[in-house]
Amino acid sequence: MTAQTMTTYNSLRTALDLGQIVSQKTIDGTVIDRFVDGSITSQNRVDYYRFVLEKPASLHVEGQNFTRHVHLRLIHDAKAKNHIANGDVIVERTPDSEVALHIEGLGAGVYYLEVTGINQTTSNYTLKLSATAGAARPVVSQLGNTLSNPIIITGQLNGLRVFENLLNGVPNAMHIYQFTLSQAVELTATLNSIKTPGELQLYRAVLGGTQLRHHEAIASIGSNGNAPGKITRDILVPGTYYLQVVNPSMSYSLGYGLELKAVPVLRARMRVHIHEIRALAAFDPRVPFTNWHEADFFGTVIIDGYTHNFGPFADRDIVTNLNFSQVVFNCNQRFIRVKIEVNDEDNSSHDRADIAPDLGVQFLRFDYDTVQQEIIGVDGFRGNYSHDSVVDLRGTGNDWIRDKPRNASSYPAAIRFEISYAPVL
Ligand SMILES: [Ca+2]
Ligand SMILES: [Ca+2]
Ligand SMILES: [Ca+2]
Repeated sequence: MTAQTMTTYNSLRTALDLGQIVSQKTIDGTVIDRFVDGSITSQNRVDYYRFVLEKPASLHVEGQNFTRHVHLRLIHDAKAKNHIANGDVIVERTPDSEVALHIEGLGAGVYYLEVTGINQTTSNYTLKLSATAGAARPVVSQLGNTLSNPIIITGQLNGLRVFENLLNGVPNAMHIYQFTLSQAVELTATLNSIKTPGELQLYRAVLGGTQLRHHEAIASIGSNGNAPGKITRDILVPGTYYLQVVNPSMSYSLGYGLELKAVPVLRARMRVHIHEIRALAAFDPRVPFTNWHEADFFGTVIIDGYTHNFGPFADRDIVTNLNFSQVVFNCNQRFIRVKIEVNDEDNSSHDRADIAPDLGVQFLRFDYDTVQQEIIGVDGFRGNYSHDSVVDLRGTGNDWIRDKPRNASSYPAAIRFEISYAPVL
């Protein structure tokens, strides 16, 4: 028994340290129990317990005097700042039975258990923490091989989760794991296949009403005995996802380990890099022996609603290397909208640089799809471009359809740009 004294253990920094719950020396399957007595009072409404898993394990927490008196949260302090940020909470619940928490396949690391009183009464409680060493080995019979009946990975992904299993040598035999994110994460999913090749595929659930209607393929990778297969995403937004492990072999069974590494993303930044804006016609009347006929580009780049202005760049038909950077309002949103507009500064009404292939539109507006990692044309151009593309577009000019300012023209111009979207560390 670890007796709780007058110390209140009321922050991550001052958590009661329970030490190792499972050690390197523990034989797989051996369970170490840790008992904790605590009390919730009106002065001390929360207690924190810190514990270490030196290797992967499934965690089991039971309690006495628990039921509907306390709220539990299992926390991994992903940024190690002694501060509970969005996405740090792996699982939380108000126990309605003595079994308080059970979570499978936690990776090695430091974890915290938070106990909060949820009524005004004083309440003593007893906790028992135990951990079964080893990667989670889900019991799979008919389960786990369809999208409607997947192996469910409970809790928010934060830190490491490890699973291992065996697929028989039937063509296209598969296990489907489901996880749900409530906060954007940076994710690496690694398939280690032992001896024989395997395949790992990532899908996103598409809901219609409350029903799973479709799934959306995101990424696919192969592994073999020498090289693991890795799917990485810098920013995977909240939603329900599936990881499918496939055994393509007709004759061999596939033993595999599946490791999910997730780091919560709290802020993300979109960068727009314009390589070049180039005039394709004379934007101003020609004056001999000067370059006054060249364009005087100025414009705006609007990223997620935030406006960035540039120019004017006087008497220059070519402008290169403009960079715009914006922390987005909400890193949990799937689509980030960007608009680019370029004008030619004139004394009277400014001419428009038509950088948009679409007729009647001179600006570009697109969404960046953070899940598929694609640029999707919304206004001014069509089509999808992969996240690492340099997008190269040109307008035709003379394509006003409405709202043409007096004495202004639209002249053709070309633009080359690329974007990047990444967590702010
Ligand atoms: Ca002009
Ligand atoms: Ca001008
Ligand atoms: Ca156009």
